[in-house]
Amino acid sequence: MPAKRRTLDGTPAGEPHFCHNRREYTPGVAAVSTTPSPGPTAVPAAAPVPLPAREPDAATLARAAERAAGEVLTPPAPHLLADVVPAPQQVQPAPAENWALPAEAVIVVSADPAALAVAEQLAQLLRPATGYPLPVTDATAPEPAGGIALVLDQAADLGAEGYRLAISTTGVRVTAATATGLFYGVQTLRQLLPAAIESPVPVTAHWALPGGTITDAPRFPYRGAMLDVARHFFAVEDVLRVVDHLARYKLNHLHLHLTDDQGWRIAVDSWPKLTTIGAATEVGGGPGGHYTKADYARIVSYAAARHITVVPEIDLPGHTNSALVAYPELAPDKVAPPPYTGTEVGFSYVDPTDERTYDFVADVLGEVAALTPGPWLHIGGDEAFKVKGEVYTGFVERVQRIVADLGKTIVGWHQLAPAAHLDGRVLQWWGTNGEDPSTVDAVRRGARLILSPGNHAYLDMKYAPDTPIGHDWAGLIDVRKAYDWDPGTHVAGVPAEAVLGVEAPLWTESVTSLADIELLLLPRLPAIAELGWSPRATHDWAAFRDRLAGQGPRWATAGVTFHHAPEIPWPTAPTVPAQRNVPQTDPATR
Ligand code: TNX
Repeated sequence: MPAKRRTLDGTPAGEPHFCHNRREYTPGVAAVSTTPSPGPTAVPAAAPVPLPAREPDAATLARAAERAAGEVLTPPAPHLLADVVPAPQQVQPAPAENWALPAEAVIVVSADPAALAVAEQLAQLLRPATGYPLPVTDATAPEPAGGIALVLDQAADLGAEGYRLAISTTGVRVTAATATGLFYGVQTLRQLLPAAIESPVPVTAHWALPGGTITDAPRFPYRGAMLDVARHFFAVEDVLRVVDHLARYKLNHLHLHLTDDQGWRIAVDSWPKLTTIGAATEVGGGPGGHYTKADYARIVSYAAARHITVVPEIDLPGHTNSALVAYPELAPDKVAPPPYTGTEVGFSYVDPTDERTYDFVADVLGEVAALTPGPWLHIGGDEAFKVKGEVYTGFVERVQRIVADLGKTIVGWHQLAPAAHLDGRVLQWWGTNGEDPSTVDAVRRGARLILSPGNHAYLDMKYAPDTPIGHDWAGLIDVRKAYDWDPGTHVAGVPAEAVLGVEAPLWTESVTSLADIELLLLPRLPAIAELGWSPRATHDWAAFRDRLAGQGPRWATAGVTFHHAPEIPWPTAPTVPAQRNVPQTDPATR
């Protein structure tokens, strides 16, 4: 018998309190089969974690009341309305309104092309597992009528990304002022269905949804993740899969670190050797690779369809060995260095005293800007250890002007801070001690900040000493460490109003496959996503941990790799619902 731990409301663990997430696995809700799932299903039993006994907070009491009422009034709903990551702004459960998606449901949507696209995405999410036809139709005033209505209402007071999701015995209504809001409402709806909805093949399940209303909008406008495709190159399909993970948790920016010492990953027509020569390596000596402009456009449009803006980074003036191999004229000594496949930083730089360097920068940024519908252009600026003082700030100021002339907003790592201010300038904070007078000064001059503190948000840090890949220079980052900080107050002297948002960077020196990426991303990405989206008032580690636990079976069902972090109470006996005999493609790879 394991040591008894206490739950938040003081009941001993193992009683119904902790079971709500697991109910979907009980026979009769989703039929049990012994067929293995397409992905890792062996979620280990959580080691009992002793929790300090404490008084229940208001949210816990509300959850308990909803649970009790739900059990009295209706057949069990598999999920509670509040079991969503990131935590919604407002949740009003109405258990008497629990509802289940019927086979004949229709998706009705406002007659608007972007809203229609969201309705189609919803249908594509629901069709594989349910096997239901779920036809999509449009209407001037969509009503659920026993199905799902997606209603674009420009007068709705929900902001550019907010939505309202109402579930009742008449069906589901998602309302938003924009297609983006509808898309986020759809992501929430997806999480409220049983985890079996993630199955790529039809399964027998009761597609129950909890009644009530969620009203939701993000705390910060910028919520992102970064993928370093330079240290190791990743195929377009891998990047698209990362986009899917971002979309699930309402992140809206994908920052691609496109260039570094070990490889140049984006085609530039005016400097072709950047890819014919500069892309041929990666850490460890593998073959590298690069994106053609068509590849890149595919990533940008796939992301845009998921309401995600791609932020391209060309790292300057340091981290440029691959460019110097291709074009020695850019090197300070005009001699081509050997290709670099190690993991040191700070040794390379383009010559800041040569005008040819600025031609190069203008050409490259011009072509990248032309591939970029979004407003941002990231110019790196980190770890240029050999370009110091006024030479560094002078270089950055010239590059900033090039970016501004291209009509883009400059983003750079916070080392850019000492350079002159330019309207809209955004600094990406990766410090580990939350203090930097230079950054505070830049903010005073008008810079905004994206928060990526190395010791909380760096997804390449190991979870624990035995994590098979990753670094530990910024410390170990378990899920709690990723979650327990506040972007609004993190950097001393930087007010919350100057914070544009958060971003979780994934550097890939030790990351060589999609499975590696997912292992480091999940389950920490949802923690960072919650910091970017949810009101601070919802911040509560114990509640987050419980909600996050419910995501495990979804990833397992979808065939997604994740780290089975021991501090998360993953459901102990995930089972795979019986498959029906209709072959389908995997929605995650479509
Ligand atoms: C620091 S933080 C870097 C990267 C490395 C990373 C490894 C920053 C802007 N630069 O060049 O890949 O550490 O964790």
